[in-house]
Amino acid sequence: MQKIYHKSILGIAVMFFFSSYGQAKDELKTDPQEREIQAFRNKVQEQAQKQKSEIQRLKSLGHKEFISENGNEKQLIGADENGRPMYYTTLNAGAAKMTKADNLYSGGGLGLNITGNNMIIGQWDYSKPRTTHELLTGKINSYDNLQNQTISRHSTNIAGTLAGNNGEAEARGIAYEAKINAYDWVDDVPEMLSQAYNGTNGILVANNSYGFDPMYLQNYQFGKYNVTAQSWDNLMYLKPYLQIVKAAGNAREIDPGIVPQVSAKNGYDLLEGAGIAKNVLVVASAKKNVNMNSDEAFDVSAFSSYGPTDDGRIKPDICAPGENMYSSIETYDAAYGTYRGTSSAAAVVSGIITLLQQYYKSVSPTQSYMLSSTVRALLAHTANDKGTEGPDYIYGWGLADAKRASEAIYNNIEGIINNEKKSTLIKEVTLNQGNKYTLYVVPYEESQPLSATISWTDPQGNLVNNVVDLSNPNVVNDLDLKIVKINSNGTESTYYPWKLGGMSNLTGAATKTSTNDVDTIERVDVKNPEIATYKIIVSPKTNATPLLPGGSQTFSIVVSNVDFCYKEDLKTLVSPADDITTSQTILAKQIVAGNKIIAPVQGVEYIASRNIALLPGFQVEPGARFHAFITPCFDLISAMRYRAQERVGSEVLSVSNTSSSVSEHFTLFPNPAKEEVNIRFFLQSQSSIKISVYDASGKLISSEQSSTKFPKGEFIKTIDTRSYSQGIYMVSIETAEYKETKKLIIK
Ligand SMILES: [Ca+2]
Ligand SMILES: [Ca+2]
Ligand SMILES: [Ca+2]
Repeated sequence: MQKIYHKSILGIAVMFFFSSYGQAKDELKTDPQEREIQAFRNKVQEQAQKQKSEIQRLKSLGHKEFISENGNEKQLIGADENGRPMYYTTLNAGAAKMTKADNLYSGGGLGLNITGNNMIIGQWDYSKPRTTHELLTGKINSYDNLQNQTISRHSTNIAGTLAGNNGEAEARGIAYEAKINAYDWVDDVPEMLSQAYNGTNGILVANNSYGFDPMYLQNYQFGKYNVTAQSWDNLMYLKPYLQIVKAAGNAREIDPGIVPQVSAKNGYDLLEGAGIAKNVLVVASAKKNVNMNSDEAFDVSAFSSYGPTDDGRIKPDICAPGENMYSSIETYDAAYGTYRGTSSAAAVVSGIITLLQQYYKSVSPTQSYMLSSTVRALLAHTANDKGTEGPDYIYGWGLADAKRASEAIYNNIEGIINNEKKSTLIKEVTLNQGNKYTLYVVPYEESQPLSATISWTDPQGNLVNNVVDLSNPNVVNDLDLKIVKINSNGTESTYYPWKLGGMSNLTGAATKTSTNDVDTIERVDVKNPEIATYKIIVSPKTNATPLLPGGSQTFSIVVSNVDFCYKEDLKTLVSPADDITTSQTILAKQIVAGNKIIAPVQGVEYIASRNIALLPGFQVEPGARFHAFITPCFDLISAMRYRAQERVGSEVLSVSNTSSSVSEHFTLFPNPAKEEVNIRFFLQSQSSIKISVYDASGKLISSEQSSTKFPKGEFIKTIDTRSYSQGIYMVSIETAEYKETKKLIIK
């Protein structure tokens, strides 16, 4: 039996996709998501009202509303659950090169020109940036009159680090062509809720370089999942494209005589408020080292607060330069200063996310932005690890690396860039109740780790009691990632995600010996993988408990060092069981087809990561639509299929691994034939087909004309010859380009 291996497509479909938004206003009100947002807005407004009266009460007791101290601005923002004052403070204790963000700029080595053009960053801060500063001219899109109108150094400085541009590189911000929507920190939650990206417009990043002043916190409040963490998690859950970025805090430089927690655990357990949220990206500060001689040539800043959260999650998440940050200050329009603090580090990360979002949208298969969970997975996946392998409670996953993150986007197998070495997968997947996600992957090279990272925007957690270091996990939808190697003898080896020891083991090295039951970012690294099949599995912790009222959780996954992937090893289709009369997509590593695709069908697609073999017996009836795609990895999204056919479409004839010459328009096999003969033919452009068979006397035996045009590609038509008597026949094929006849012998 002759096999024909195709490493290419057998047709092109032009597909049209429509998504229409024609919802009337009253329909929107009944949208469950919209109802939830409204309920959350009401709850937040209620809390804000309560805090406003608490502020009045505390002021009447002599507490100052505004304090300016050691270069930081503080504001009485409300009371804690016991009525004690809570102050927000800016996080100055005081970049592009160290995080390699300049690689995305024009002339930056990646061949890109990504600078934040047409992007808008949300900045929440103490008060108003100096909008007339030469670094910020035309930068501040909006700052409404409900906000604090005092022009402040911190806001001016952070705006400069985010997006400042005076035409010179020295003081330029990270996303230097982006604009800023600025707000004061009062009512930050409702403001972020209304500004967040809604699928059409709004901000993708909210920079929050502030936090609760540790001087006013009780012991139990450090690391505790409180109402602020809960509220910010819910906000991000309701607005899944918005990434809130928060400074970890500078508590390690506070006098332990004033805040005993600073030395109680050697600098650990100093995170507060939204720094405990699961979905918020919490940023530590590193000493700036412009001429890094290795990816590890950085150190944590002396002031940067260490984690973890009380339930032992990996926080801070990431680290960025936060010292010697040269940027604008408020005193006059050409005034500059050098700053230090996790405030600056957070602004660097917000700038990087803005660049990555701009780049991702330009090359993603659906031309859309990343979910915030994809942003977190990507940053954790590509961060530069420091010291002992794996994450820790000082740097999180390591130093943010914009170059590696953008390279992952560039190499995304599902992205639209055509390059030879595509070995990264970036996917957003919705896991339905009771299901797990499995992907079979074969690594690209043995010298690099096979790494997979998942992240998801988890629903808000439950508030916990005011007990010091309560370790109850705050995660709601606990997904588990593992990689399973299928050994040659059929046994399996399992690789687990990194995790840390929590409050009882703050400094211990990260382990990877069992599932991670607390984090909402999980990464599995298989060092020195073999070129063999690995299963990547994402599953909910338990199928017994409903994941969600809606029954599903969306997660993002980044996998690097992928040669190809598939969902099933081999799909064999044989006639008559697999004869297809309805629309269908077959996905597998290999597809072996000897079936018949029967007209009329909506369209049948074979998508394989390695090869599609069409055996004698495979037949596409005229009028039936059939497309086959070879792609290193596949998904069910339509745009991907479109890319797949486009990517390999140009190779359609040259890579066919067959003996037949391209110069031949068609071949017959087997020949001589007995019960059936296959006519394998090529089309250089779309055409209708007419196939005719004549006997030796020239009498027409059969004739078939396709009812629709076949696309460009390679096709096989099988003719049942059982009714033919022995002898010589002539088979003629007629297309828009050619008419050719060949001799057929029936034995
Ligand atoms: Ca405000
Ligand atoms: Ca604690
Ligand atoms: Ca887990």
